[in-house]
Amino acid sequence: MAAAAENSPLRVVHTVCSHDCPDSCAVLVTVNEDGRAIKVQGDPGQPVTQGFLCGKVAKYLDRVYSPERILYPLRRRSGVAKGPLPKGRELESFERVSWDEALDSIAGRLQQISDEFGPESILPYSYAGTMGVLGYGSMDRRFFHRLGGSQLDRTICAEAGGQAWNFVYGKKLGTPTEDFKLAKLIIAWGANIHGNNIHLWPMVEQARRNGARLIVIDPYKTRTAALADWHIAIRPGTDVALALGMMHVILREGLEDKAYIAEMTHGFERLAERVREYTPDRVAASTGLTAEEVEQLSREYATTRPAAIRLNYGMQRSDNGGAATRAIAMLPALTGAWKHRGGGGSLSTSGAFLWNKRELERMDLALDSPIGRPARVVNMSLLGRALNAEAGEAEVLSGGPAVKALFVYNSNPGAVAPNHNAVRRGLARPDLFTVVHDLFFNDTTDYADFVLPATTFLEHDDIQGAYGHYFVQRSKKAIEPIGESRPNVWLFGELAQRMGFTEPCFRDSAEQMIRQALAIGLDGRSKNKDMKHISLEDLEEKGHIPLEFHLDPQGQPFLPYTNGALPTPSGKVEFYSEALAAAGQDGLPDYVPPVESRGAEAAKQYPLELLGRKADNYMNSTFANLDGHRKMEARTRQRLEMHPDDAKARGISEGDRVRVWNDRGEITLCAMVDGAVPKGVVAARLDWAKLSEGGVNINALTSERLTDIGAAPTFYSVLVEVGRI
Ligand SMILES: Nc1nc2c(c(=O)[nH]1)N[C@H]1C(S)=C(S)[C@@H](COP(=O)(O)OP(=O)(O)OC[C@H]3O[C@@H](n4cnc5c(=O)[nH]c(N)nc54)[C@H](O)[C@@H]3O)O[C@H]1N2
Ligand SMILES: Nc1nc2c(c(=O)[nH]1)N[C@H]1C(S)=C(S)[C@@H](COP(=O)(O)OP(=O)(O)OC[C@H]3O[C@@H](n4cnc5c(=O)[nH]c(N)nc54)[C@H](O)[C@@H]3O)O[C@H]1N2
Ligand code: SF4
Ligand SMILES: [Mo]
Repeated sequence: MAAAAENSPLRVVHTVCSHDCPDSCAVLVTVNEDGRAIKVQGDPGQPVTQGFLCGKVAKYLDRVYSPERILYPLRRRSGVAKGPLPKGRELESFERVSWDEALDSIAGRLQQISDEFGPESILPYSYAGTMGVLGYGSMDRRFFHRLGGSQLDRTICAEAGGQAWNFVYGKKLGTPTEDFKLAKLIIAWGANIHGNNIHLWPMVEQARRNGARLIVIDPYKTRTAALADWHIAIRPGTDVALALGMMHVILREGLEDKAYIAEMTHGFERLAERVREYTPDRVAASTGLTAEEVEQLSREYATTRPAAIRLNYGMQRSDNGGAATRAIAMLPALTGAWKHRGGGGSLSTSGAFLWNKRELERMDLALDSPIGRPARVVNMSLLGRALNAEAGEAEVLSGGPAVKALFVYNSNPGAVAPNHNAVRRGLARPDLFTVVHDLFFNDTTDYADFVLPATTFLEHDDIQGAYGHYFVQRSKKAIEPIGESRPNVWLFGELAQRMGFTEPCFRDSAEQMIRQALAIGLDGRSKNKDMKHISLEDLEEKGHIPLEFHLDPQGQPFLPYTNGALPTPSGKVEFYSEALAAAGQDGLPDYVPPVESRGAEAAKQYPLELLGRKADNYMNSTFANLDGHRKMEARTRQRLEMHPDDAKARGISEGDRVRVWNDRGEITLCAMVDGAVPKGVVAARLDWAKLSEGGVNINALTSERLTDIGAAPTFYSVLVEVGRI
């Protein structure tokens, strides 16, 4: 790790970018003698970060020192209704209170609500605003378990794909990011490498210098797709058909790896039977490819070694996202691609980080809550329904109490949750008690009774794993918190004291919790699997340490799923899943078109498929309020990307203002006729509702329909119509 020169007044501190990104970069922060951060840079010694940061975080000091930061706790002024507030004037609706007053009032109100309606009427709402192990889920979980508050099913991002992957492999592992450079073929499948996972790109480039080809399967022409050797603009939601079609060709041509199949897999015969019907002609009709393209892709994939598939979460945000992930995940098992270093693939590496969650989250505290058992579970992707449901509602509230209090942290549901209009209606309920812990006023704080200031990763201590590499990293506090902002761990520890929770664990410091997460033993080393070589002192000094199996990337290669028993029911890679079949689902992947897709009944009224995409220069809704980031995003901000044929058919030209609508809502955007989307598809980017025309964002059009596996949202299966204004 780099250090400032011995006698320099500058300090260099190792932190970790805590945003919800696979790369989890090691970030070196330079701090001057006044304790002010003056520079952030990627750690050149971290093999995945490689010394550079993405454009969003290279400008991070704009966020840390933004004059728009919330500096102290705030309470809604009496008589001020909940709802969108003009940016820059939010403070007028709130009054400053001390932390003591805020904590006492919030604890008092939560107690009252718990007594009157039962503690399950309190719903915590959080996601990955920080991916720090402590900030993401530790003291907060302890607090809500002990309180008896509803448990949140954190489905909004990755549950369809994550669970689907686990049905096949039992555990989320993947080809090490650094090994992608050894591949001869890389397929980016529903993965926007340039926009969302930039630290994989140097590996792709290196592979290509050595003769590799890059194929991108994405309905949208991302920068990654534009730079690819072959861009397959697949029809949204049809990836299952394509993957099954590839298997059809592979088996027909005898290109499967018989030895790997015999040794490592389960259910091959049944899969072979299933894919027989997925002829290239049939697949072509569903996906929009030609039969020749299906043949070519299949042959190229099965005959190139090593071949790696970078799946990301793009193709699992459809009704059939679970089946899509399963089918794609099976391809490297069929061809034995896992056996070749640089081959195989990756959805997520998060399964490798076995933190001591039992100690961190203290689920056992639920037994000491007023209900004496683990509380009901509410699916975060159904927030609109949850907030508007009456007590006793069965599907979302499990027959329990209505939601009377909402405690939001690490998330901005006013912008990111599907079916925005239902969410807004719920958030606006005068009888809902809402607390929001965040750094900026946003689409959710506009509905809060209390707003509490949170810290950035520069301002608190944490440790972190990743979903795109295999390094355990230490994020050290580099600067003092801005204003009176406080980290999540502090907030929930203090609230616990106010609630009268006497368990000692509520007084744990961040340092103690880091020890607990790592399960540091008497010998000073971690007791967690694959972390046994890690001591706190070592981690402090180095900043990042690879997991045991990945210790020497130049030596023994790590080849996931190539030997031993896997943590699936059969101990093998499961082409056929008895567990899914027992749950009444199809044991094999099969192509079932999304409810909202062309060809569906609804398509008569709403013929266009909408991709409500992430912005390349924001992180979901994060950064959208900062001028510099908005400028970087200017080309596509508030635009609806259309195919020329679809625009022409509606009399729409470049730059026209257009209305985009369906049964759930409508938004106004500016047409962009640029060829980034295929015919029949339109695309727009996620932004803040309050910074958008009409005060609503793209999620006004998305629905609360859930995926086939994982009960996750279907952000990318949405039908709309578009008209010129
Ligand atoms: N700059 C930036 N980086 C980010 C984020 C961000 O908002 N901005 N978000 C972070 C988060 S939370 C996550 S989960 C990751 C996600 O990273 P990705 O998985 O890459 O996420 P998406 O952008 O949702 O989807 C990837 C691509 O899938 C395409 N796609 C949509 N529907 C389909 C389909 O049916 N089939 C196929 N084959 N492709 C489809 C989209 O057009 C998109 O280009 O990125 C993280 N990184
Ligand atoms: N239309 C559409 N909707 C989407 C998506 C899409 O692609 N299209 N993507 C979906 C996906 S994949 C995801 S993961 C979700 C993401 O949705 P969210 O998890 O809500 O992600 P962000 O928008 O980044 O908001 C995170 C919030 O946490 C705050 N925060 C950061 N650090 C801390 C901290 O230490 N403490 C506290 N208390 N707060 C902190 C940030 O300031 C920010 O307001 O959005 C989903 N919504
Ligand atoms: S957002 Fe991703 S790429 Fe950017 S600095 Fe953070 S981890 Fe790295
Ligand atoms: Mo996500």
